[in-house]
Amino acid sequence: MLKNQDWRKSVVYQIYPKSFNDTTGSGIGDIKGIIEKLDYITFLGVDYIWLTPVYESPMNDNGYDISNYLNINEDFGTLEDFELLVTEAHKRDLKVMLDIVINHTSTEHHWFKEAKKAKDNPYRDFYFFRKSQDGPPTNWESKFGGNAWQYDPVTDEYYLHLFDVTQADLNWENKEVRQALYNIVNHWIDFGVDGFRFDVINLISKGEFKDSSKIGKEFYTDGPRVHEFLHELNRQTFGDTDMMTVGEMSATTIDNCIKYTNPERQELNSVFNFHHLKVDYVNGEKWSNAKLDFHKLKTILMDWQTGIYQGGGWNAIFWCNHDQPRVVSRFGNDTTEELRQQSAKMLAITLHMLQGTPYIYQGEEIGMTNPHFTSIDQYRDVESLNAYQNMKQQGYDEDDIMDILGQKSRDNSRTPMQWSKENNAGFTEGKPWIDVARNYLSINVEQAIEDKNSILYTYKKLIDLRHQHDIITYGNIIPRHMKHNDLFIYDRTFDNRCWTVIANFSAQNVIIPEDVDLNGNIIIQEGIIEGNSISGYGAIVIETISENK
Ligand code: TEU
Repeated sequence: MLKNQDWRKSVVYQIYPKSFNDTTGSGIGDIKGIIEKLDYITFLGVDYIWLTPVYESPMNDNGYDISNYLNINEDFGTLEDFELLVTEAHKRDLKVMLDIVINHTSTEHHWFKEAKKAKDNPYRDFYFFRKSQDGPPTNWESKFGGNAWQYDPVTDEYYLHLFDVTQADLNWENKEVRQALYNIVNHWIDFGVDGFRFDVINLISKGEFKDSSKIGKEFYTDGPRVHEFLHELNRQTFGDTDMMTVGEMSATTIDNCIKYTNPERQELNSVFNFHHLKVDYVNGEKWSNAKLDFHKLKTILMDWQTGIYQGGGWNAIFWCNHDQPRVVSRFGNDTTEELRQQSAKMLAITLHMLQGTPYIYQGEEIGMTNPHFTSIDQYRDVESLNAYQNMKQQGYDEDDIMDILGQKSRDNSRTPMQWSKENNAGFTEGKPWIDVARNYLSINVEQAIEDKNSILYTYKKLIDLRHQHDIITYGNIIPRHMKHNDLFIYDRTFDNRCWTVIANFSAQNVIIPEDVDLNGNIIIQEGIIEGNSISGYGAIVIETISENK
C-alpha cells in the first residue's frame, strides 16, 4: 500500500506574495493580504497553496536569495503573520507549501559573510571558493548571464554562483552544510507547514569543475550525487510524514525524474520540468521570439506523460509560474476578448486532464495576460535587466529587445493580481512595485466571479472533476493523432472507462478525425461541436464506457 495517496488528487495554487495583495499601502503584497484572500482560494477549490519564498532576503531575486531561512521578510510581515496564515489556511482545509531554496543562499546570509572573511574561516567550505590565475576557474555561465564565478578580492579567490552574483552556491559535498539545511527543513515541518517546493534541486551536486562545451550544464545538472543527497534529505526530514514535496528540475531527463519520484526510492513526490515551455525558443535560446511549435509541444508533453507514468514516477503539470510568461498570451490568443476567454479555457482543459499534480499560478484562473510593457523602465526582474544589457551590447535594436522581453520576461507573470476595477486593480492603495496590466478594468476577479461563464468557473469545474473522478489522477494516458496540425487529442483510461480529450489550438473550426468517438457523456465542454467539427479554441472531454470489461 502506497503512503501519501491523498496528495495525488490535489491541486495547488501558487502565490507570488509580492504581487498578490497589499494591505499596508507599501506597494508590495504581504502575508496579511494572503489571509484576506483565503476565502477566494477556498471558493476556487484547491487543496494547497504554495508561496514563493517569504524569508528574510535582500530581494535581489525576489526572495530566491535567502539571508535568513528562519525568519520572514519584513516587507511581507512577521513570523506571527505567517503563523496566522497557516492557522487560517488549516481552518479552511487548505494546506500550505513552502518554497525552500537550498542550492544557494544570498551573499547576505551570515554563512557567506563568514565564509568570505578568510580562507580558514569555518564556513569557508560551505560554498565553492576556488583560486585561479588567469580569470575565472571555469567557463561556466550563470543562468542570469555572464561567468558563473565571481572574483572576491578579500581572499583573492572566486566563488561560484549559478544564478545572480548575490546567490552563492552551497557546497553539498560538505556534510555540515547538508545537516544545517536538513535542520532548516525540520524547523518548518515542526512549525506546521504541509509541503515543500525545492528550488532548482537537481543542481545541488556539482561534479567536477572543468571547462565545458555546454557552459557547465553537463557537470551540475542531475549531478553525480544528486539522488544520494535527495534520498538523504528525505530520510532526515519529511520522509516519514505525509507532506507533499515537489522538486524544481532544471533541464532534466525523464529517467532522472522517474528516479526522483518513484516512491520506492524515497526521494521526492513529484517534479517540475520545463521542456514543454521551451517550444517557442530559437535553438534553445530563451531571448528570441519564435512561434509555438505545436508538434513539439505535444511530443514533449506526451513523452513525459507516458514515460513518467510507465516508470512509476509523478509529474507536476503546469503552464504558468512566476518565471514564465502568461500562457494565454503565449500558447493561446489574447488579441480579442472572445479569443482570450476561449483559448484560456481550452488550455485549462488540456492541462487539467493530464496525469500528475496540476498547479495554477495566481491570475491564471481569470486568464490574466502578459502586460505588454513598452519601456525598459517598467521591468524589475534581474534576469530581464541583464538580458536587456546583453542584447544592447550585441547590437539589437531597442524595439526588437522590447518585443522579446514582452514575450519572454519573467515580469510578464509578476504584475499585480487583478482583483477589481478599483485603482491598481485593488492590489494596493499605494504605488505598486511593478505596473499593473492595463486590462484590469475588464480582467479581474470581481468580474470573473459575477460572470458564470468566465474562465474562473472552468478552472473551478476542472478542480471539482479531479476530486470526483479517479480516472484523472490514476488513469493511463494514451496520445492520439500526434501529427494533427491543430488538435491535441488524448485518451485517459481507467477500469472500463475512457475519457477522450480533444482541444483545438487554432482559432478556426477544425474537423475531428473520424475514428474519434463523439458519442458519449460530455464531461466538460467549452466551444461548439457541430457534427464532427470543433470551434476555434474549443475543447471537450467525452466519456465512453465499455461493457465487456
Ligand atoms: O528558477 C530556476 C530556473 O532555472 C528558471 O526557471 C529560471 O527562472 C530561468 O532559467 C531563467 O531563464 C528558480 C526560481 O523559480 C527562480 O525564480 C529563481 O530566480 C531561480 O530558481 C534561482 O533561485
